[in-house]
Amino acid sequence: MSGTTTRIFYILPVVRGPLLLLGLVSCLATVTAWGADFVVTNTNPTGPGSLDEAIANANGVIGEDRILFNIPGAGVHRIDVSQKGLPELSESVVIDGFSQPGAKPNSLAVGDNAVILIQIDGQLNQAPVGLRLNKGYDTNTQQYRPGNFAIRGLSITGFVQTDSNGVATGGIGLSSFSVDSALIAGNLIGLAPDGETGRGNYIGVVSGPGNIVGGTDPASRNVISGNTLYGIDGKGVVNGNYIGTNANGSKPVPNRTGIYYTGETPNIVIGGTAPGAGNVISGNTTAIQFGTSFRTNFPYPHTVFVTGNRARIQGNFIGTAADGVSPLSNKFSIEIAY
Ligand SMILES: [Ca+2]
Repeated sequence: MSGTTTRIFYILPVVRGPLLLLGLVSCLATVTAWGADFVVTNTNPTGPGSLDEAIANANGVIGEDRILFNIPGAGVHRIDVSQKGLPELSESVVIDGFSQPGAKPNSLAVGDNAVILIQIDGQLNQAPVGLRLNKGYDTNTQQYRPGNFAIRGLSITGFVQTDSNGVATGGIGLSSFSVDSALIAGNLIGLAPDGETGRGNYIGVVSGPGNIVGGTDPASRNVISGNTLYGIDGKGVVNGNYIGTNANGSKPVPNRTGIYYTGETPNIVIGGTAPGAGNVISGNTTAIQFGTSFRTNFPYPHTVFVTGNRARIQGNFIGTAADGVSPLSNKFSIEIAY
């Protein structure tokens, strides 16, 4: 949006989602098509009506599109993408699992009555990763495409790939380099749609600065549990989630580490003072871990990779159930490498 390009400011005509609330006034380098809706109508891994095709179509149309669900039949619809991983999300898009008829977000301040009917599953197969948020480069404009993403109302399970390609590994992958913003809200990550059964990813969410995992309203709460390495790896704001518990926040469904951070500019906010901002981080092996100490690793016996500098951890329940009273312990609460 610089140089000789004409800037056009316009008011979006319709408010359709949280991303758009943030973007009521947009500055665009060119006249951009208003987003389209792509509806997933079956659980096939590929082909017409599949999630795979909806993502490809949304990527192919300039504009902030929505991917919605209207799969016939009652109950949970599991989309098995173990044989062919999903395409990357290469520009701004909303994926809304709550659009499936019968699904609804949580409305309880304590506990969880969300109905999640769309499960995206990697079948505990090493090959695929889940949703990869990675804005693409447009060779026509010689700029990156807008990368504002929202992922809501999904159960994301069984993505156990352990070798990162730098963008994503596990359930939802995003980073400071691949997105402008991301809102991850109202999902079960590593937890089956029943809200009880762990079906972990290797890492639940790979996050980055400026991203929001959860929110202060009950509808935005993610339950991030059962993941074999980390529930959340990265920076950004983490509010209002249950991490390491079942959906009700009453029983353990452990992540190895609930929230892990490593790097040089921590800038992470876990919880806060606003009503609903606190997370429940309980039932894990380690609740929160900042950094990895390599003091015992040859040839850097005293190297410290990171500390928890500039991180804020505030107003959370760590080691209790969601009621804030009943014990639901982690093995370790907060580890800071030094
Ligand atoms: Ca698009």
